[in-house]
Amino acid sequence: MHASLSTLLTLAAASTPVFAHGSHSHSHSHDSARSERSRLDPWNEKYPDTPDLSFSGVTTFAHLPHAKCLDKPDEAFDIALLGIPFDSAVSYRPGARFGPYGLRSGSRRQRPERGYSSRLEINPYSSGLSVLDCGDVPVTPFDPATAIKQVNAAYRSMLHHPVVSEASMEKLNMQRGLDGEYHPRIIALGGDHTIVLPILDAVHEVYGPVSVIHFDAHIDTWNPNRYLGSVSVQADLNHGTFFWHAYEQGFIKPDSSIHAGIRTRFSGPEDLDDDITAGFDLIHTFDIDDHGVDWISDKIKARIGNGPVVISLDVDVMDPSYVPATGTPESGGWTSRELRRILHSLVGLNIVAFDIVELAPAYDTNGEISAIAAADMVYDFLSILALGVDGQENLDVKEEGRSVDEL
Ligand SMILES: [Mn+2]
Repeated sequence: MHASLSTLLTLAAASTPVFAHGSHSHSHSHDSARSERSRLDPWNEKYPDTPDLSFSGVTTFAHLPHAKCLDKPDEAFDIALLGIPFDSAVSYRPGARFGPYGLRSGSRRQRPERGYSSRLEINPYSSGLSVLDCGDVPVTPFDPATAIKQVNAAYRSMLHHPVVSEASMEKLNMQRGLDGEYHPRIIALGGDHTIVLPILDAVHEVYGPVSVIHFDAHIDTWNPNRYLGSVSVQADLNHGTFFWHAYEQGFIKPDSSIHAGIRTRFSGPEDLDDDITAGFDLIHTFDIDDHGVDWISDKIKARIGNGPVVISLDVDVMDPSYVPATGTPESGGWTSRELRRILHSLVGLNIVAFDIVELAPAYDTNGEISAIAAADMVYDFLSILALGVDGQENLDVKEEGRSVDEL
């Protein structure tokens, strides 16, 4: 083997005078020198266009192409992954600033060449919508108020990038903005959950008030006056209160949103009254045993109807035995399989934005069980988008939400 390799190298050297000892001939034109170089390129001669393997390459989400989109306002895409490494407003364990890194690392076994789902019967990476990893928003870790403004500016900028496949978006019945134009779908990779306030601000600007499907162990609609002490205006905005602010600022549609997977403890029933005021219905984690996955997905779909909706997924909705890598873990959560089945059932809803938040890789196992589960959910988000929005005829009649009296 060694002999034949050296024979090969000898032959190659003999036939490549252009490269021998830098004796480059200036009689060649630029183009012919290049074509000769490519002809003699040992890798490309034998292994052209070999895709990366799961363990090779620079780590973008699912080995997707990368562009630093915030620096290139003309960069076109239909779906962008955007990391938001902010964790300056958490109540317990910090570390979600490494969430975008964790999600990308957990996605390494996902590759566009092998992205076909036998359950959803689609490969979201080759479905006609162009998907790009746009890198991260470089948010300041030192000044939360400024960081929130940076997230909002970045997300607004991203929503106004040109789309690639307007015809595909039309065919998929995707929602146009209030301006009549198609805007790309952004999948935000958090970051702590506070980032959803500046995201909803930006989304609301394009689509008007939206509904929210919120997967979480916690309601995150806490009135700041009742949540862990209100010491300043800045402290009042954090990962447990941002939905209250979103309600107060009119970003979410009244009585049209729903939580799923709730199981934390409360100050008292008044927290739940505030939650209803903020416009949310509630599915408890234990409902999955009492009623099952289909009941949960029917309840979500009936609440949401066909209006524009944002899906916000806090990874702590899953049980800490599946996802230990999160800042405020709560026992009794859903399995990754249960949650993925619920996600799959949401195909056809009019989804205008996704985010996945609160992955804090420092608390993960060496086997990256949390990061892999979370990255697979992003794959589900992409698949849901690629399958498009149901027409009017497929929609259930909207049911009444809960009322304060029910509690
Ligand atoms: Mn949360």
